[in-house]
Amino acid sequence: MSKTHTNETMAEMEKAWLVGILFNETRQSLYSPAEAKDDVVTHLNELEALLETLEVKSAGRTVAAVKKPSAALLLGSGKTDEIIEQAKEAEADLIVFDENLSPTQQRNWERASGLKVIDRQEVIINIFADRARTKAASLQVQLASCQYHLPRLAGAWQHLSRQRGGSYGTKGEGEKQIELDKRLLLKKIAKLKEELDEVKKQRGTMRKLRSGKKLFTCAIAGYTNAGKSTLLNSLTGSDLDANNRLFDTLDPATRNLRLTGGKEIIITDTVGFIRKLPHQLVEAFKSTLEETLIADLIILLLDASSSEVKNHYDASMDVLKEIGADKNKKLIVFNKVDLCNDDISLSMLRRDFPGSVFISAESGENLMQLEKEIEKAASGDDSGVYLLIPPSKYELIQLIRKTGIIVSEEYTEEGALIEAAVPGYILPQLDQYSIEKPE
Ligand SMILES: Nc1nc2c(ncn2[C@@H]2O[C@H](COP(=O)(O)OP(=O)(O)OP(=O)(O)O)[C@@H](O)[C@H]2O)c(=O)[nH]1
Ligand SMILES: [Mg+2]
Repeated sequence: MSKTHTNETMAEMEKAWLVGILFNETRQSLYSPAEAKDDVVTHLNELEALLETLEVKSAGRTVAAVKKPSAALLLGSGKTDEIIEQAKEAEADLIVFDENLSPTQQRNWERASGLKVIDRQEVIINIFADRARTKAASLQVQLASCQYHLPRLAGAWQHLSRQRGGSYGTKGEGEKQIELDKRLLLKKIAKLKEELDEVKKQRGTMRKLRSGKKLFTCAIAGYTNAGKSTLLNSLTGSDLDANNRLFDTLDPATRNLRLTGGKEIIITDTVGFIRKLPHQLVEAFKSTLEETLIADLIILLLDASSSEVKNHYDASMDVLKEIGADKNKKLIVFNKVDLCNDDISLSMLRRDFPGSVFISAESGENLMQLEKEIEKAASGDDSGVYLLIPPSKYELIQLIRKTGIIVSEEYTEEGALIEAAVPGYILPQLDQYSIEKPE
């Protein structure tokens, strides 16, 4: 896919014919047929938005019902011909499936249509490639892309195999070429993995340094475009890029945040999720996604103004499960309430997600409540202490303020009388100043 960025070339933007599949099992699921079709249409709208990100415009779409997926084409041959005809009539340059295509299906479609045929996974990998800015992101995307293309190599040289197919026991030119390409790609994959290991090591050291400080860590996770970067900016006064584009953030960004009660935490913004995030990307981005896995608290941020909010929740939970972060402590936060003028859907969300927080990262609405909830989570395992700290040790009060919460403080001639909740790891430093609970 070409990625043109100038106005003159906008006229030459590639055009895609979109194909959504209505599987028979979807029809028999909990939904009525109409609801199942609505889902396919919504997903196609999302695919259209993803393609726009790559400056590919939609030439039209087909929603095809499939009773039994065919191994060769996914669809039946009649439907296949019909779609190819529609795509050609609309002068589409490529056909894009919202479902995953097997390498064989993709190859057969390309052969039948003479057009480029790709699936949703390849679209997402292309967007990630377009967005990668840092070495780590670029290596991870390249790795995902190579792994996606490895099983698809066979198609590229089949014409040679057919022309020059060797006799029994010998190999045709095409097959030789495929093996050569395969070896090259495998070599590249091995090299990318090596380079990534290096980057990971450096990241690991940074993470260790951070965890050495033992501050509470919080990761903002959620569907792409939910407002994760905007939230980190509003909470910490940073100026990370936050644009109305899908997958704007690929690299994790970490900031320190002092909560209103004084406690200091570490907060991370990271790559967004999407329905059917390609497995190769999840694998390749494991080290980036690990920022979420190691978090003491995951803020699962959702766009309350989207009609798809519940599906976004499900898709986000699926990705969290895939990276093993489904058991982490979570706080569900609904963003963009400033855009919601429908009180009914907000009350339904309140009912379905008790304990969740409703904010606007953009206008700042309810951010104080969010901070309080984070503070609560961060203090969940803290122990209550009563202390008499002599003036010569007043630097300990700073430590308590930074890591825990001071409930009351009173300064006397002997020192400071402090009642506080503090995390276990600073208790040894405070032990000798501990006193009985005052009457
Ligand atoms: N009206 C409104 N817009 C918001 C709010 N929060 C974020 N936005 C907008 O939503 C868009 C996406 O915000 P980002 O912060 O980039 O979203 P993200 O979750 O980081 O997105 P990715 O990095 O692409 O996954 C931007 O145009 C923001 O200005 C909000 O509370 N209200
Ligand atoms: Mg972002």
